Amino acid sequence: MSTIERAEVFVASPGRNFVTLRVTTSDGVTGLGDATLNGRELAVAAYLRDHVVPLLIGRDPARIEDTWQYLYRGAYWRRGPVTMTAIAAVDTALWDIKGKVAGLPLYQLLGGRSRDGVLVYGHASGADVPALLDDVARFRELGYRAIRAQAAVPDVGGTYGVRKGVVYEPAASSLPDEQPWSTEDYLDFAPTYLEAVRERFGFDFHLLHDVHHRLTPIEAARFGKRVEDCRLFWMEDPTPAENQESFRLIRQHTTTPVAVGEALSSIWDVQQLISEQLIDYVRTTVVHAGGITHLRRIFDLAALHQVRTGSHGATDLSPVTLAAAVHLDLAVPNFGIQEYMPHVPETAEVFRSGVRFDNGMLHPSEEPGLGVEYDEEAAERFPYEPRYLPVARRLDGSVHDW
Ligand code: GCO
Ligand code: MG
Repeated sequence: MSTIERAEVFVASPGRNFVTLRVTTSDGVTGLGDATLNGRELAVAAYLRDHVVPLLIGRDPARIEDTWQYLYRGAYWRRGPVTMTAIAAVDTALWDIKGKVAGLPLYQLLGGRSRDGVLVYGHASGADVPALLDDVARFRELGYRAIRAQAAVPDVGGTYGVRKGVVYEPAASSLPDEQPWSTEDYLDFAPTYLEAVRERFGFDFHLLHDVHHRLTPIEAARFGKRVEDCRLFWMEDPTPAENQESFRLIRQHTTTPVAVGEALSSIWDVQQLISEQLIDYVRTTVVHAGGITHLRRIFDLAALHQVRTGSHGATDLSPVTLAAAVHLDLAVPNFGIQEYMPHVPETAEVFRSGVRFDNGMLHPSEEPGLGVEYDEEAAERFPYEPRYLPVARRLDGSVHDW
């Protein structure tokens, strides 16, 4: 029987920080897992190195479900982003190995194709409305069929999701950047630029918007109602989701579809949202929600309640997660959309991925497993740098949800 012989944890910063797990079997087969938790990277690296790797050595790499249960139930302490990200890395690496042993791309092991390709949305943004409109035009020219729009609130600044240079990277400073926030100004301004996008470009593409947890339920209800004529594909994270019940209030007031889940890590965190149909899209992803094994369980629950998938795919999720997501998206019946932000060239030097963008869709590699290689030597050129996500403060100086 083949056994797990080695499990190595790599922390590198090719453009931004990534934590990567590589599992090697006694037959010399390797599998990769992403373990990146933006701004808390080293906690997951230590969880893996100190508490998980010693448990993996000698285990049968083929027993993916059993390993998942062993790591989840065996820890006694359940859920939480650090634990679930660490388990996700192991789970993804074992699926990669299974695909390589079978000689099949991962999506084949998950039931095969349900569609021709994976619809993605890109991120358009602007420091003001004309800049946003130019950026939307650029994404349309690139072939995107779905576009997220974010613009900076005039005179307040610091709005989530607005690119400063060529790349959008919120975790850019060695201590959290503090950004101002005004709910009143946002509620007045954001609907106007979504309307400007529709006025200029019409309705032949999907338009998305990320509220990024900034509103209370009743404010979110007002926002959703106000933008109904823009026919958004979704408004994302309208309010923080610790209290799943609070989404009912939003629902009662607006038909604007709702997407939630990028910051959530288990089926229990989305159970009420899904089973009571309080959301339309679930944004949990491979790396933060326990890997392919657990995410598939969430997606199956979602399918029962006509909730579709819309996985998180910002650049703080490594190309290993993106590849795993594309395989899963291709296979599940209730796929909705996949977020996609191309990684910077430095990241692509370290992770060689076969994922391909064509005409608004992503396609997986046909190589066995995930179809991603990790170049350890290249990674050594990019040592870890402490980087934090920003913190938002209301204009009176108090902390707000970022
Ligand atoms: C998105 C997200 C990201 C997160 C980031 C946090 O919709 O893509 O909201 O931009 O803020 O991934 O690490
Ligand atoms: Mg988001």
